[in-house]
Amino acid sequence: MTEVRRSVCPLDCPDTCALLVTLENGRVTRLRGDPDHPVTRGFLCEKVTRYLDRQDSPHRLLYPQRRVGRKGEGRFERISWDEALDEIAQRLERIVREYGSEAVLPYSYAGTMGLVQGASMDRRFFHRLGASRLERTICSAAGTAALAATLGHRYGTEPEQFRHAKLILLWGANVLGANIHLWPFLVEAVRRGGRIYTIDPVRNRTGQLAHRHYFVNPGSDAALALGLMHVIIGERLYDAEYVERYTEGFDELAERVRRYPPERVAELTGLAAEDIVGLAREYATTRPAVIRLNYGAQRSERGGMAVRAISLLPALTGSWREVGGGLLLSTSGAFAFDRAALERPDLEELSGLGRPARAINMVQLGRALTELRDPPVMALFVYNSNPAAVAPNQNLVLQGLAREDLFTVVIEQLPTDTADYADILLPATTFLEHTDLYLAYGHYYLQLARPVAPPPGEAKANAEIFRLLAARMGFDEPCFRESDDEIIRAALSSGHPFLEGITPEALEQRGWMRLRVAADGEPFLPFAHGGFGTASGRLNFGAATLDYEPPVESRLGDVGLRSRYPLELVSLKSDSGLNSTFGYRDAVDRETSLVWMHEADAAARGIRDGDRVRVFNDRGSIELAARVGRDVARGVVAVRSVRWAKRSPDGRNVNALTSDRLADMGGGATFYSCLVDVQKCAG
Ligand SMILES: Nc1nc2c(c(=O)[nH]1)N[C@H]1C(S)=C(S)[C@@H](COP(=O)(O)OP(=O)(O)OC[C@H]3O[C@@H](n4cnc5c(=O)[nH]c(N)nc54)[C@H](O)[C@@H]3O)O[C@H]1N2
Ligand SMILES: Nc1nc2c(c(=O)[nH]1)N[C@H]1C(S)=C(S)[C@@H](COP(=O)(O)OP(=O)(O)OC[C@H]3O[C@@H](n4cnc5c(=O)[nH]c(N)nc54)[C@H](O)[C@@H]3O)O[C@H]1N2
Ligand SMILES: [Mo]
Repeated sequence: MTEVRRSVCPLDCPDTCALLVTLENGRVTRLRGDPDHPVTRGFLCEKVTRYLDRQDSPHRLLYPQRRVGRKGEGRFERISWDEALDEIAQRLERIVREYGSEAVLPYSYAGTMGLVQGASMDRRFFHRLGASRLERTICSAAGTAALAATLGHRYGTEPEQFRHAKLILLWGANVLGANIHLWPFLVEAVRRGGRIYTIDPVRNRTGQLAHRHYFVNPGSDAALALGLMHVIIGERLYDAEYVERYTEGFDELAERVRRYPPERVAELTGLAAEDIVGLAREYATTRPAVIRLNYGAQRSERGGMAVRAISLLPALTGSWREVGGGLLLSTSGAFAFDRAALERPDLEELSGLGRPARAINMVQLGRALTELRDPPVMALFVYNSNPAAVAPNQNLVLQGLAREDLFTVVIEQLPTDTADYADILLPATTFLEHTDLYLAYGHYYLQLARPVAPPPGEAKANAEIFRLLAARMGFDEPCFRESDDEIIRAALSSGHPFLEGITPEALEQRGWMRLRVAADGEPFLPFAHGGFGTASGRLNFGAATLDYEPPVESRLGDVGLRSRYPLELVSLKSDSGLNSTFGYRDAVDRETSLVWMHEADAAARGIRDGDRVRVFNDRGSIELAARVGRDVARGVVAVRSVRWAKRSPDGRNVNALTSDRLADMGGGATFYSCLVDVQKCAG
């Protein structure tokens, strides 16, 4: 008996693939990409093709467990769901009584991109409790705030339109590694005479295949964009009509960018002055030209400014008018759900707190667990995330997680680094076992997926776990009894025109539907005629605050720091992993145990290709194998992120080095502003 059912890849990736699942005698035996989906187009990334090793892993968590070993040791005993839920409810009640509700902290991110299992019942539960609010900043917060300031909307060019572009700038975007379903559109563009340029401190696989690669110093992109604008405006290569009709503040911008002549920008960015001029001319005069900005450029202390400055370029050149022009950072803002109905922030009023709960930035988890008072964090609730591996300043995070007086609940599918620190560990279902509604951040298709397999053991879906906990805590508001389908219906009822005609029934039948961003078959040109989401409806150049200063942790940053730690570490995404989701695989261990160095930096330290080296700074130290060559800018070292720390010989991963300093906008993370040094290991 063979059957094929539809599903959706739930992982935190721009592509959100439509899947076809093969079942043989009720068992899932194969995952494929749906050939009918306009972006997935019949193929999957290598990681997810092999997802069944995760689904059927002998390490899947199957039962609720209670810790019996030391924190971090990962030794547990099986308990029943009733025992687990009772213990959690009792502990939470006691902590709330003694310390107040804000002593409870949820910690979740995008282990699944599904709304039901990622941002519904859980949010309601913590709001009703009056828990500290988590600022979910670890990935895209700086870029999100930047787009809000300039475009006023978080959406841009459709991936399908990239095939029409004649010049494609991949700016801090590793398409082959982290967004592979865009690649076929780029290949099509090249076949029609288009060119691909990459702008990145690292020449990754994408950069190796580009027509040109520009090495840029980490965190200096704002200066580069200001330099490009200097040339475009100075040489009158801008679209005066577009600027006049749809933007504001041009004269101030023209004045401001005079501070960024090519020679100065060359010093700040590491590009040659003539390359800056050449790139500006080519970008402004090639039609259509499109920018794929992914999140790499904004994981820095100046990440907000970088995205602000880059996102002004297509308005300057009028590129938004053209099919295949514009810019894409994210499409997620077009998924205009009724978030308030999903998350019910109003429930906080019932918590007895009498004011909005305090906010805690997830990037600074280590500080929150070790330094916060009034009240201290006494209960931590982790799901859809693995902070022991993914959060910066790992040694401080682990010190916090090891606190004996901290009550930690972890809901997980696998025994992650974080799971090892749980007091109560609860087994979660995978996307093949629960219902969910999926947005995307790299295309405009909304998707619904139903379970295709039964949960193994006693695993439960997040939403169900929070329903049960709400009942245990005596939260009797009707929203805590809503079914998954009721949650989905609520999400879709915002009345926003982009969701027009998209009903649960239609989604159920078709699996995926394009948002109503344009008429059927018509390209979406979001800002061809203005339409910016700013107060005036015009793009705001914001020149008064547009400027560049090097990150503190950079080659031009703090003098004391850079004299001790002269190398800039970029811990970009691994090709074989998805953050830490596949951290049980050997391929991820292999890829993440290398440090790429420039040959000049290696030679200066007596390091040869393959040598064991120590990478270190004041926050920590890890041992890796050197990979010496010319695929990183001079002064830059690169390590792929992230592995399960517990699988490395020293029990740490690259986040032992990264900083929990915040970005210039949105409270974002600064993983890629990190100074280190490298030393050859003795022996
Ligand atoms: N294979 C794989 N795919 C993934 C993920 C994964 O872990 N593995 N993670 C998913 C997630 S959570 C996200 S957010 C997306 C992220 O997708 P991307 O943003 O494309 O991935 P990153 O590796 O963070 O960064 C992209 C590139 O930016 C470069 N970069 C670093 N600093 C700078 C800088 O200052 N300026 C410029 N111009 N470039 C810089 C890096 O070297 C890298 O090559 O990918 C998703 N897809
Ligand atoms: N050095 C460095 N660190 C980084 C980055 C970097 O580029 N460099 N990138 C940062 C970025 S962009 C991001 S987005 C974060 C990502 O950080 P996280 O969001 O923590 O991502 P993952 O490591 O993939 O962990 C997701 C976990 O959720 C679990 N999970 C999946 N589905 C479910 C479910 O339905 N229920 C429950 N309960 N659990 C589920 C998975 O098993 C997995 O362990 O990492 C950040 N950390
Ligand atoms: Mo991310």
